[in-house]
Amino acid sequence: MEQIVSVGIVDSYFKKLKENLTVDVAIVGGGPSGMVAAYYLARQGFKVSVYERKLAPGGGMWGGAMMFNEIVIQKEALPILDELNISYKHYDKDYYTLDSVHATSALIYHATQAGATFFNCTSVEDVVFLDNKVSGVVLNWAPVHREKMHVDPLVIMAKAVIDGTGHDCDIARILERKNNIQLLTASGKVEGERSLSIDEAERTTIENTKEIYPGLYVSGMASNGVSGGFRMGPIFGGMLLSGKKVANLIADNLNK
Ligand code: 48H
Ligand code: FE2
Repeated sequence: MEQIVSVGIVDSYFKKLKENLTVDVAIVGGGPSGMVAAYYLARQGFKVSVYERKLAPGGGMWGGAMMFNEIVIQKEALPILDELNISYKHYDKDYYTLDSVHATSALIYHATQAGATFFNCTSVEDVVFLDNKVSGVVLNWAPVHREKMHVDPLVIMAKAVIDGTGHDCDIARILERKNNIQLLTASGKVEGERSLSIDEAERTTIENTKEIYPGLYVSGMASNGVSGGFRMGPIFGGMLLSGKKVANLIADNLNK
């Protein structure tokens, strides 16, 4: 009897892990853009896994601005909120506020409900690079990464990988640093994020959401980091729209 709980957890976790050793789309980072992408891709029937370093997915959305747990959305992103049944309040012109805990938990709920599988406490430390294409991710436990333990990783194969790692654009930087390649940016390298300019940043977040190397797509703040876009502070419409855009791009490419 004492072992019934442990057996249930071990069996179901390893089944989940084994079923996800090969996926259609591996999403690195469970921030808002990654979770919206996970929702739209899983809903279309793609096999999607999300790798998140932290205990809780949600990225920079939980804490609002300076830990005031409210965020702002502009009207262009309202259709996504309506589809996900997320509540918002109008306050001025085309701008709305959301309770960030309500909004973040709703994204987690809808992404998982649509069929995306989350692996929290995991850290992507490299990509699989086959025939000049990003073909998967190299995965370790987040504490292994944090403690810099000398422990080798597991491999997850994927037809497409999304770098949704936020400001760090971790995966694009790793790909560029370790392989002598040119990304689809002005200099061929990671340009680095610029300072705050809200309208410009919200516009370019969507433009910069793209496939930056065969097999590797960027979403959310990572898009701006890679292509040299501005930051925008705690307005999240661009993040949600970027997640939807990257999902559509990948769905189109995988359905070809
Ligand atoms: C596994 C990883 C790894 C890794 C990182 O930062 P995020 O919330 O991502 P976005 O781009 O969807 O949203 C950005 C938004 O939160 C934000 O910061 C905005 C709008 N800022 C504007 C401004 O001016 O500051 O989430 C990224 C997630 C985090 O949860 C990380 O823990 C996780 O990715 N992560 N997970 N393996 N290598 N790197
Ligand atoms: Fe941020």
